[in-house]
Amino acid sequence: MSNELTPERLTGLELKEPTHIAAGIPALRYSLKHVSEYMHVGEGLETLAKLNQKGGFDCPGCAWPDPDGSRTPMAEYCENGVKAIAEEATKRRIGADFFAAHAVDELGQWTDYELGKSGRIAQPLHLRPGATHYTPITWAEAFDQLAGNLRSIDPDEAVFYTSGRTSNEAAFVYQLFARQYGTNNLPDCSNMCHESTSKALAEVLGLGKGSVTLEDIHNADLIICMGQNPGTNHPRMLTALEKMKENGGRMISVNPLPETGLMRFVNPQRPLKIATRGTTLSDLFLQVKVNEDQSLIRAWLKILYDREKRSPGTYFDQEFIRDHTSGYDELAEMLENTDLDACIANTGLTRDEIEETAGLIHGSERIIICYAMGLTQHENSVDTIKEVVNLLLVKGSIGKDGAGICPVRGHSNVQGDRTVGVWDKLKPELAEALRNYYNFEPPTEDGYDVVKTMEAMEAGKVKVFFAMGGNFVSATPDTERTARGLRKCDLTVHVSTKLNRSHLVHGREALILPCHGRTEIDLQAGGEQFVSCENSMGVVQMSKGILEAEDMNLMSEVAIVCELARLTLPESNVPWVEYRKDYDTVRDAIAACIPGFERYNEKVRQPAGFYLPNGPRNRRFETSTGKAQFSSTELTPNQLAEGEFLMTTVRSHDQYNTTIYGLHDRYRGIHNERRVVMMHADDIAALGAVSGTVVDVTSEYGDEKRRARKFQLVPYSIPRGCVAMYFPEANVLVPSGVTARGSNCPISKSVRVRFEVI
Ligand SMILES: Nc1nc2c(c(=O)[nH]1)N[C@H]1C(S)=C(S)[C@@H](COP(=O)(O)OP(=O)(O)OC[C@H]3O[C@@H](n4cnc5c(=O)[nH]c(N)nc54)[C@H](O)[C@@H]3O)O[C@H]1N2
Ligand SMILES: Nc1nc2c(c(=O)[nH]1)N[C@H]1C(S)=C(S)[C@@H](COP(=O)(O)OP(=O)(O)OC[C@H]3O[C@@H](n4cnc5c(=O)[nH]c(N)nc54)[C@H](O)[C@@H]3O)O[C@H]1N2
Ligand SMILES: [Mo]
Repeated sequence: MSNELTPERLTGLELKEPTHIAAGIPALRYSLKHVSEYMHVGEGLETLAKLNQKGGFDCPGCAWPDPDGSRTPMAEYCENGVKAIAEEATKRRIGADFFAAHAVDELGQWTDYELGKSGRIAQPLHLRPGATHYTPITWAEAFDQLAGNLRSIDPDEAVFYTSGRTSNEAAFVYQLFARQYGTNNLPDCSNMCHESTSKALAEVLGLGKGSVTLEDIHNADLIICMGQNPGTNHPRMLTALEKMKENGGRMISVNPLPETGLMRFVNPQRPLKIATRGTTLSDLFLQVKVNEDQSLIRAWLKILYDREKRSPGTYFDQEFIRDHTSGYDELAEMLENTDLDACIANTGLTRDEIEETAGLIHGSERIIICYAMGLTQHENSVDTIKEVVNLLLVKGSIGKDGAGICPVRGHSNVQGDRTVGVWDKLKPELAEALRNYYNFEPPTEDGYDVVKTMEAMEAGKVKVFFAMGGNFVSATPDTERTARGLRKCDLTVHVSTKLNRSHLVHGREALILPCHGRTEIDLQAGGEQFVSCENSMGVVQMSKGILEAEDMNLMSEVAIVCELARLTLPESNVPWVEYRKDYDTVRDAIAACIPGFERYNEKVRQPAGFYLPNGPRNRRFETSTGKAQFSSTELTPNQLAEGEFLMTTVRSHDQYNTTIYGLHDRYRGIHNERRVVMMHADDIAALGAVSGTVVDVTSEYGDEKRRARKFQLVPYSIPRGCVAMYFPEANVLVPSGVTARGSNCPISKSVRVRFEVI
């Protein structure tokens, strides 16, 4: 069984020197290679040109914003954006023949890379109870089957998962359908991603989102980039960082790994710069131990606090603290009693490194702290993010030009999905709006988030699992447990573009409903439609596909939801047919129900889209006190027993979450193998092993021992006692019983593991 979840084949590890410069000519060459591999060249170039431009589509890669307004042809694209598009716009198709030739069990032996490369799913498919192969089904039959199942169960026995590529329009009708059907069981990929951000920032700043704009990034004096690998996951961010540097800004990066993109950047779109050696991005790199970021920030705060005490008003922005915050006295008391040496020791950094960076923080008026998964996926993540806010607040570095907090989002519309209501909790304001606008009583009880869905599945409480995109079995922690849960469902349904493991680890019966991707023309009865997405900085913009996909039998996500809703809820007063015909009518409904979307249809047609209201950007903090909130939380340094390591999981340069584009992690110099453990050379020696030694990795939480078989050790620059492995291969080791306090986010970035040399 485990073989089916992560095939244990080794593919031939090759190690090279890590790259020291991000992007530039090699990046361009690699992206064109991906285009030519999957698409006809002419079409590939046309696609690139329309990417992220007026009238074009929003890049299905990351959520980093586009430069406002004036967009020149080929304005801003990146190697990994191109890969995301090429992967979606591939000309390879899989339909009846493919599934007749390959049994589900056989496909289970393929790696994620092989599954993804098979091509686009071209028609609806059905796996009948006990069947060995998926077989074609008509759309009408598929909807009948699904609506029938949903109508025969209690609404809370159904779960509606969302992955963050879903547009605002599809997400809104989706959550509306789930709620009118009768459940808040709306887990989404956010639960595994920035949930700790949403929780922490809502509490201390009154809004669970970032506060900065793209211009703020350009104008910052200092950017602290923590727990993020922009060179791979948000490459266009490097252009913004380059501007910040050119404007005289500085950057500190905090990461257990010396990520290439954090160090030096050659902008592939500025040929003159390619001739030089590009821009040095990080002025100082702090190679922190895994999950000791909170200790680092506490140390900075302690150093600044002690100096502030000696010369009040010099180190802290006392005026801002007085006018805009609460909880400072408690913070001061906590810092009074903070043991600086202990904090420094936790981080694994030297006192000099921390003092020097504290000096840089002191010398900067406008500070932005950017962060991503390196901060959000630990037990204490909510506290760490609040600590980040503490540092910005003492410096008055929020709600002014060039300053603020910047959680860098993942999926291209993950933020928008939450804004328009996809959440396992229903906000009272949205409940009220839905009640008034549609005249029904939405369910009030909290639904299942991702981890609660896993628990409920295992307990046999989930009959129908419906996924709007994503790859639930591979993205969740504790892979074996998720698989057990999925197999207990009566029916598992995936609205998908590409084949993935969640189609193969299925319920008693399964459906695959193939949908259009962002890049494609969406033709409905009311004509060609467009959708819209919200980027990481709260800007909503339209996205209109340009590629034909008529050779496939696909439906759009909006159309799938509307048709399903119409058939499942025949009494519904929602105009599902109208919504499907003309997405303007969906946007009118969003405008009526969600704050900030007034005149949506008009504003979304502006070339640069529109900003959603952002309180913290304007120093309006809608917290319980009406002020930004300092927090004083306890430090919880990592405790490792003899022989234990702290394992973090990362993305390679050649993947998009569970979609594996290729087997090369070029920037890190790790080639042709993903089943690896990056480990300090001295730790490898201490294990009596060498580079390439094959090991089993185990993790033990509660009474369950998890095992990942056959991984190879790779000597790497990482603090001793810490190791890094790739997501999703390492997910079998991530527990689901222990999660982040307050956000229930899986602890994918700090798992205690042991090694057995085999
Ligand atoms: N090409 C591409 N783009 C993507 C994605 C993709 O898979 N591929 N995924 C998208 C999604 S959904 C998301 S959420 C984002 C993810 O974007 P990132 O958060 O950048 O992705 P990760 O690879 O998880 O990397 C986290 C970084 O944190 C570091 N890190 C790990 N543990 C710690 C720690 O304890 N402390 C600190 N300070 N650092 C730590 C790692 O070394 C790594 O550099 O990217 C989005 N964009
Ligand atoms: N160990 C570990 N686990 C992690 C993480 C980690 O850092 N470490 N990161 C977590 C994070 S940040 C996230 S966001 C989750 C990601 O979790 P998910 O969002 O569930 O996973 P993806 O791999 O992004 O989903 C890929 C699938 O989505 C489908 N798809 C692609 N485009 C579309 C589309 O336009 N419409 C539809 N309907 N389907 C589409 C394709 O079929 C593809 O196979 O994983 C989490 N899991
Ligand atoms: Mo994410």
